[in-house]
Amino acid sequence: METAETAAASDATTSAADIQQREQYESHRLAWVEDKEHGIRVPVTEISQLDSPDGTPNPPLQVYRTMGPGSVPEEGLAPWREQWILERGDVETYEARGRKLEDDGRSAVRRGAASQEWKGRRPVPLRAKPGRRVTQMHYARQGIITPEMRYVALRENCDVEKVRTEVAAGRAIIPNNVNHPESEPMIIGREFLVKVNANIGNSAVTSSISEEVSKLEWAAKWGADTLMDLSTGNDIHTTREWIIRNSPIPIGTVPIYQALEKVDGDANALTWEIYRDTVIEQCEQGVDYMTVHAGVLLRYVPLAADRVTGIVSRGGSIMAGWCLAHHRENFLYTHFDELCEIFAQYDVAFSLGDGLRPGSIADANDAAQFAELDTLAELTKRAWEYDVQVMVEGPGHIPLHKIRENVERQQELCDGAPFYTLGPLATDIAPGYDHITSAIGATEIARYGTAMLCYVTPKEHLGLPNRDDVKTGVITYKIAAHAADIAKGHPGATERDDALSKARFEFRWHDQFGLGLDPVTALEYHDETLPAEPAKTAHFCSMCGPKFCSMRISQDIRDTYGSREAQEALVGMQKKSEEFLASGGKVYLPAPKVGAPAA
Ligand code: IRN
Ligand code: FE2
Repeated sequence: METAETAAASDATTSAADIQQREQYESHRLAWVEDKEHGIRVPVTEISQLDSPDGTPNPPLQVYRTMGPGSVPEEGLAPWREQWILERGDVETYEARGRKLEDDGRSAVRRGAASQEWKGRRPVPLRAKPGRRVTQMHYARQGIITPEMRYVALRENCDVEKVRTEVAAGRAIIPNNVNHPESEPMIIGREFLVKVNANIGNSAVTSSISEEVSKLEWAAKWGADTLMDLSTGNDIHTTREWIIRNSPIPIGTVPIYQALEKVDGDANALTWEIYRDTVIEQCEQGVDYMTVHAGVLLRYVPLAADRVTGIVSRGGSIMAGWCLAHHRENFLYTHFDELCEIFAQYDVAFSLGDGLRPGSIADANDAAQFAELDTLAELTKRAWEYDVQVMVEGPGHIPLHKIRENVERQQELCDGAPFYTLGPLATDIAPGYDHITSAIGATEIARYGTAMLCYVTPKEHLGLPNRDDVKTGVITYKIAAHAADIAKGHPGATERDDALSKARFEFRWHDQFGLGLDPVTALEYHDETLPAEPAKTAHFCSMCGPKFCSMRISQDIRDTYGSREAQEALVGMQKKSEEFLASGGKVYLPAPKVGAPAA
């Protein structure tokens, strides 16, 4: 993949009503699962179902929900997690250090204040008291079970001790900046459900709060687990403020993009100081994880020279250009310890960037890519010394037979730190369909242990995705992630499949739509040929028509012969009788010759 394309706000063919509608379908509603003992509740989507034709009720299904309960864009979400953060007693506001907020050019003045429209909270930044670390990894390593861990356990329907041990070992992360108290904790790790990230970016001119926030809500509505804001331009800070204040899901960024804006796009003019100040500004705003291309070392740059597609990562090429121009080592690498110290104060997680990922299958698994991975492994362990949470980014473009090696190598070198990959595309021949070429690779890589998949939209390599492309990208990746969960044998992974299959077999069309990942499209496709309401209970669809429907015929068989067991017994007896008659109907058969081939 080249730099993942970002979403444009306009030119959506989706209607305004579709966007405002929070639930995906009429059978969906917001419900809660509760841990009463600890006073924690997690939103889920409850999908109601019709009764079976014989009158048997079908219980509602509760499914994982990423969109939260919703917000008024100009007011933001309630900072409901703040209490947990404050109760631990490890953070202080800037005033506590004797600094006036107005003096801090990097933070408070610009926090949300840039917009007349903003009516919501103007938060005061928090960070760790001197000498403290506030990361989930730090607490996990102390043996402390945080409410965030309990929340995650409830969400994943697993034991909280498993959450704690995985986070302590660095095999999972809970991206949760102390300045993003609006977020609903979630976990990224190979032992948990495979997650999906969506990338968005602003249009050239920031339009309005509600338009920017609707991009986030749209992605979350269809199931994005995290969102990366890859905005560029002048209003980058304000746009991000609106998004974070309204986001129930973790927000990631690539700070080098904003640092580059600050030096008017001249990569050579970048300095560690400009970068560091940008990072702190974003830490104070509440960014939960940041892509840092610290593995693009000066000596690795020549390794990419003979590639078919060179360096395709935006951040990677900025850093490679800087290294060559100054003939110095990447400042993200040389200042990595300082970055760790900053991240530990806010609980920002690293997403160690794969600046040298292959951009074509011809370049897959080459020396440049794997040299960088060695360095990312070294940096993973360095971050862990500061109790900073880490995930490691991966490719890109990789043919199927070379995918497994990628994840196994990363897991081995990085001691199980979560892998987060962009696709990978399994072939390069289908521009316009790269959500599919990449979902094929993504399924394969997730199946072997990748914890989060960065989506690719149909517009990848071609242009900015619109809202429909964002939706297509998210749904395509939910399919990949879910297929991997099933293949991994994740507990309960097939529950929704089984409910949908049953609904399909019983011709409960509304339930078939409602249980699907995209009920709207399913309904639309069905209604193209059979729009009338009675068709929603009809025992056929337009694929085969009313005379021949395999599902109906199977049902008729069942009605005639009873259960599957009874049918099988019947078929078995029939077969035996045929064999018997075919062999001449003799009761005694000659013994088979020794060595005769099996049938
Ligand atoms: C994910 C895995 N490898 C790359 N990504 C994502 O690609 C990364 O998190 C970011 O959202 C996007 C662009 O990264 P580059 O092109 O700056 O490396
Ligand atoms: Fe690409």
